[in-house]
Amino acid sequence: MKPSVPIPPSEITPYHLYLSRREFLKAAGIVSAGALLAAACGVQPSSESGSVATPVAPSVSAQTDELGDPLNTYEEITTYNNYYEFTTDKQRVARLAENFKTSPWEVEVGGLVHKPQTFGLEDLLKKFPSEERIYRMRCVEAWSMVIPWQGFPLASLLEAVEPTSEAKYVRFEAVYDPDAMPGQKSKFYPWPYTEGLRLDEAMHDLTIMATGLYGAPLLPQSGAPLRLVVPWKYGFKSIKGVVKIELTKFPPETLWNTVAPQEYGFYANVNPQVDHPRWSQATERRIGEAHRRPTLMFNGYEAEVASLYEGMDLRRNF
Ligand SMILES: Nc1nc2c(c(=O)[nH]1)N[C@H]1C(S)=C(S)[C@@H](COP(=O)(O)O)O[C@H]1N2
Ligand SMILES: [Mo]
Repeated sequence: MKPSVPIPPSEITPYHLYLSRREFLKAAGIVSAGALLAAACGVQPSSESGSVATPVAPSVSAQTDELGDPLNTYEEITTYNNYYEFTTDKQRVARLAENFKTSPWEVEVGGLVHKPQTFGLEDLLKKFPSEERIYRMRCVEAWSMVIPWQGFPLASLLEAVEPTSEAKYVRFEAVYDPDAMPGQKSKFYPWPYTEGLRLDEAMHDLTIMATGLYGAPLLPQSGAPLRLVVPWKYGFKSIKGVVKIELTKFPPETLWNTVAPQEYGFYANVNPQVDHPRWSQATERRIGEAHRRPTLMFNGYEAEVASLYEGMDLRRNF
């Protein structure tokens, strides 16, 4: 299947329209143009990486998503975050995560597969070329953004380890490091953060492992160096800081479903007709906009994903 977001070359927009290069380098914590290119493109920095090279501005391919909604700014995307391992205060995540060490990083992929394998992050970047995907992100709390990710289809990674015929679900586990992540001192949550998908959801072309956004490597607050993005589901499914992926026969336990099963289902498909027990899901607040907007079925990806749920009662399987 083709990505649902076409990338017409005519719409390529220099990154500096969004953020000056200087600010960008600062924000991304990157010191040289060569290192910047290397990080964003997964290539080796050249010997001149200490000097300022010419065409280095990372770019996004369009200024809107396929529905015409403008991208959120880099600033918005990287300063308003949910990452409970650090704090439940969205505006303090970036600061608390600033020095979180995301390299070296390994991801163990196993369970019901023929070829279990542990990948270093560099192996992943080399093996699975990154693509841009401009996706809406809809949090279950009813705010949303439009984010230009870089990443690769989770399907490519799963195919590489060859799931057995017994495998029906995928379990994801995030990093556990309470010394570096102050929120993990809270005994209220069953750390590490875990999530899960049905195997066909995980194999869907819209489902990606993201490694960057706006042409820059992910910052810690966005789930660096590797996080899941499933755009038709509520944001909590898109687990950050992934260290383990396991194929299973049965639906895995997930953090939010364990903490409050009546509020957070396993499926968590964006659905304006099924309210959260404590608030409506019919509308949402797009960050940067003054007025609420209607929430779209499957977050606007209905044509691509509705067939996955044919015959299911979406109120019961919420
Ligand atoms: N490991 C981990 N992943 C997580 C979370 C978290 O607390 N820990 N929060 C989730 C929630 S509720 C949302 S809405 C999105 C937010 O992603 P963003 O901050 O990049 O917009 O991340 C999800 N992934
Ligand atoms: Mo969320």
